[in-house]
Amino acid sequence: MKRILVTGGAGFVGANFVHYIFEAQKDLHIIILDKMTYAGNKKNVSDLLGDRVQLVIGDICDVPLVNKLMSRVDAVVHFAAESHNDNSLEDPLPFVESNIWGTYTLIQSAVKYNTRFHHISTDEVFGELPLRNPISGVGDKFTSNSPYRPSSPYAATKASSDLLVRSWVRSFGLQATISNCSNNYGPYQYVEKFIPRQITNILSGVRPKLYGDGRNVRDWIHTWDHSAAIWSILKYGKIGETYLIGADGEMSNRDVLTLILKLMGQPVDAFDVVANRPGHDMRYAIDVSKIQSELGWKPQYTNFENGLRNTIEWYQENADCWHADKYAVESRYRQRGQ
Ligand code: NAD
Ligand code: TDX
Repeated sequence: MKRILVTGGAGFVGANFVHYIFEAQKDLHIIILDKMTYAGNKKNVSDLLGDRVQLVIGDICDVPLVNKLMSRVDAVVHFAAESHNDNSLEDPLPFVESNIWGTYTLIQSAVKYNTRFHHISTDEVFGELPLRNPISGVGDKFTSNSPYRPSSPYAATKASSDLLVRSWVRSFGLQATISNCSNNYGPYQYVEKFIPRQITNILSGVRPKLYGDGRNVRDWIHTWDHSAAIWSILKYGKIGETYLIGADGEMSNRDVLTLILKLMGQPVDAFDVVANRPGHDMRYAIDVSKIQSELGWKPQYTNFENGLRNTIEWYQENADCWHADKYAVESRYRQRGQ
């Protein structure tokens, strides 16, 4: 593999992946295709742009542009998407366009040029799990055979895109793999999302905001572990397979917030309870046995407290990456009672 196309490479997970492969694969040339929506930020990759990394500003729905770039690469890793549940509840249309139509455009082109394709997806396609049994501690987890039960328009459009990819593999010979990952955290995440929102609230003198009673559980993984897992699927994954990625990082939102408050020297009750998200999924949890046994991948950054401390430091040291957007993001949340 000499040249790779990374869609959405100026967003959070995509930018971390580009940094990862830039360091790990010194012979690889990387083309980033990113529309630079509100969530894309050139600063996320500006330190890498040059001989080996090129940024093309454009839309994954643009057929001629996609075909031109596809003809130049050996593989595609497809991150580009509208990614925020709360936004999808307010206006689902951009989600339908980018997540469904955009994926359709890319896979049509990948078939045309017989290009290896890796589709990035989320555990949210499987819907919600009940909380773990409080006495036995036992609770089911998602596997690659779990039924699709998306709750939000965001999750439904990601589920649709997964199904398009699966059927293109079978019907048109698309050389594709799919991965569904749990909640990522780390540097470069947009300030609308839970962890960066609370960190930057505290840094801005604003009280953190918890939806509802905060019992909802997310399965946190450091985005650097996600990057390594993607690379291993791209290299060793079996065409047509779906791999679930996670790091056994289940925590309630309330516990995550308490840890952020402690690490930032705040009283643990210094937050506001705000309006809950409609249709808010209760719990996500990933069974990682398939990718571990078939590809030998294992997460490395599993100390959540250390990862969170480093993430807080990143937001402290890189205010230029988030400061300009913070006020507008919080104004929108205020309008929604969140
Ligand atoms: P993000 O919103 O931070 O970044 C998305 C990027 O895609 C942005 O740079 C944006 O400009 C770009 N983009 C959006 N529409 C585009 C279009 N039509 N054409 C070209 N570029 C476009 O999102 P993220 O959190 O980095 O998520 C990236 C991918 O990873 C998504 O597919 C998401 O479903 C998946 N994922 C994310 C997480 C997570 O916890 N963040 C977990 C599992 C899977
Ligand atoms: O201010 C907040 N307060 C709060 O309690 C925000 C923004 C969120 N929350 C809650 C909602 C969720 O239970 O925190 C949890 C995490 O919220 P988000 O960061 O919005 O993530 P989530 O909805 O779980 O989805 C994320 O993980 C899966 C990503 O945004 C998706 O792109 C990915 O697919």
